[in-house]
Amino acid sequence: MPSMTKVRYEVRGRVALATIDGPPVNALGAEVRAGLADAVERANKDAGVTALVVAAEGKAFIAGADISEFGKPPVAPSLPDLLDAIAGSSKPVVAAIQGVALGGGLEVALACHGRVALTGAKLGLPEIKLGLIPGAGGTQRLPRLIGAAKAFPMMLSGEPVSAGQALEYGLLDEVVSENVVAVASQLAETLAATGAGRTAADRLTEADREAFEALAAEALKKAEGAPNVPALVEAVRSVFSLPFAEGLAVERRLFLELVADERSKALRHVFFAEREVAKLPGIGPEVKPREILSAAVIGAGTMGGGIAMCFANAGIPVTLIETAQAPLDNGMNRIAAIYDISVQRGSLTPEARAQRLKRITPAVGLTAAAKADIVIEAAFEEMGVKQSIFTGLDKVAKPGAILASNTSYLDIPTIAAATGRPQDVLGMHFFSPANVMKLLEVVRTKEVADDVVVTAVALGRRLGKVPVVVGNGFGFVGNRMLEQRTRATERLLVAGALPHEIDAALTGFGFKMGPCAMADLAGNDIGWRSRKARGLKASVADAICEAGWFGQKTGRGYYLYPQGARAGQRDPEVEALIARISAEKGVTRRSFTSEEILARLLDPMVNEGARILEAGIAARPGDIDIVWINGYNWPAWRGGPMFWADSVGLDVIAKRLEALAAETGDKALEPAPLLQRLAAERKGFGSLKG
Ligand code: T1G
Repeated sequence: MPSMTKVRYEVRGRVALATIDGPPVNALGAEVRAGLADAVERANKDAGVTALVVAAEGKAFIAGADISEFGKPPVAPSLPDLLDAIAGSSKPVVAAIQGVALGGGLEVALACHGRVALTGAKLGLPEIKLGLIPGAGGTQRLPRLIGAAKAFPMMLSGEPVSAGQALEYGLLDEVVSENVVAVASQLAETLAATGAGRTAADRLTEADREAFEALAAEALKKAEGAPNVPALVEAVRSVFSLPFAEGLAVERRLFLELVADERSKALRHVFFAEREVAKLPGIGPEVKPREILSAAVIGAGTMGGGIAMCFANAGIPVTLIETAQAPLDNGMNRIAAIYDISVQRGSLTPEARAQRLKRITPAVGLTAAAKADIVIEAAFEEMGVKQSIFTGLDKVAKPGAILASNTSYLDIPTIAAATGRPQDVLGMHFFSPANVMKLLEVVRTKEVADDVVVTAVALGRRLGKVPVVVGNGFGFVGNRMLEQRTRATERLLVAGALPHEIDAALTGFGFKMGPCAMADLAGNDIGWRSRKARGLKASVADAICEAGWFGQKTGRGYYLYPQGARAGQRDPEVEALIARISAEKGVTRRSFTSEEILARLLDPMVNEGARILEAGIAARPGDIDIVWINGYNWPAWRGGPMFWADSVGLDVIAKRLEALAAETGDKALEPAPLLQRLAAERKGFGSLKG
């Protein structure tokens, strides 16, 4: 039997009190479940006790089931058994909620006979975000308490509601600003005296069922193949057709099927990987961030403007600096135009727009950066330009100011060497559009001070980003792997695949766009310029650029975009050009299945990820997954490239890479030593501990 140290039991007058103390978030692990079950049993056996209150210490009432326990052998008491004990208690049980009551935590509260919460509390069933559905009565009790038409959207979105909203819905009996335990005890005594609250008020009217069915139909249309949406519909629908106990059984069956589903395993991996990424190897909690009260951005182009918007949106005053008035005016006009679109869409009020614009001070010349606590350079991707900017910043920036470059692949130590303060210089690589994309690669050099890294990560969070600390190296993590996919695309086009087939393979996998459509959107000339600067060739991509087909901005690239259409159409001229290039290379074109295309695109990326881990450029495989999910729209329900590779099997991937290397004669495609070793040991990247 698990120990019960995480639940304190005491009796105050006629009311017993069970207080959960299971930091950090009172997750319903075995010890918490055992402690609560014991409290219910003791309260029911104690003749001097008329009721029981369940309360908690810390920032959460209960954050839900312990996600790390899923997929492991069950430990009694199970959560459903605990909830049966609470609901079946001969004496009323009242929940005293502070912080968050999420998932199984809200299901504990739902099994109680009354619920009181502190203002500021949040209540929700976020299981849908983990590829699941509530698995301990939530789909059966919540609709009975507040109606299915209100309960279903809560479970479908997974978003919590405020204490006030919950009170309005009838999910809470009271909301108080203090003394939640005392008020819960009074309610418990009242329920003991009156016997009320024994069963949830039944809100399941015909009108409610119809409203629910309409919402369910909508949800099913947008499910996009996610199995937990139809499962949620089936579970909630059963409240109208089955007795409670049978409905519980339906919910449990569906829940257990989803726990075993690959999508849920991937989403649970992402949940923990997103938290792991915040742990910076070799930097302890004693290293505190520097204070950032103001910023400066060098360069008012697309990236610089987007970065300045990030600061303005986060309430941090920012100076946007250019070399001359004209590009500065262009940059400011572009920012205002982007805010105008948000106002037109209703996602930004005109007042907020004005406030944000006011936080951006345009200026010409580096001296305007003199007072900034952090300066982010977002100038032209050319080392000489960056070195001269950093030499200039070194002269004007105040001591202790952090100097960051937004470069997407250039060498940070070389940039830092242009200053006399390399300990204050690092990379902060935003992704376009910078005011939208979540990923921020924080590039840590050997010389940068730990508190500078900690400051960049904390600032990234304040800007609403997902910061991932990466090592210095060409293309860092994301772009270094993206280059492998770009090369693979070129190989496939020459070997016989067509742009729409390559893109369809990736969109069928779950990406929003494939590589050819992406290139057309971003502008094919960007890659073309980068290849020329590095003396690299890509026959098809270069030929398309030599024809001036830069993509959407020129009306054609890999595809045709008639009258500025957003969705590209196949272009016979491009397909003829590709065929001609194959012929010139003496290649006999052949067709490829989507599965072959997917393997040829993703295996080399995974191989590069293995090399990145070998070089210590990423601390953990999960960090690479977080980079690709937040920076390149890798579908979260696929877990990220390294998680995906484990689900395929590294031995399978290693064999495919060996065959590809032999077919192309490109030794760089041979499996990396780390991948080979893990494959030989029949392990996955998940076996590596960061
Ligand atoms: N299980 C296990 N660990 C958890 C956890 C959970 N439910 N929630 C948080 N943690 C860990 C987290 O990994 C981190 O660990 C630490 O707690 C702090 O988390 C049967 C099936 C509660 C809003 O989905 O939304 O109930 O990194 O950094 O920013 O129907 O955590 O310190 O080692 O996120 O203050 C449903 C998930 C579960 C809620 C707090 N519940 N958690 O945010 O801290 S499934 C959830 C959160 C379920 C039932 C179903 C947030 C938070 P470490 P943190 P935070």
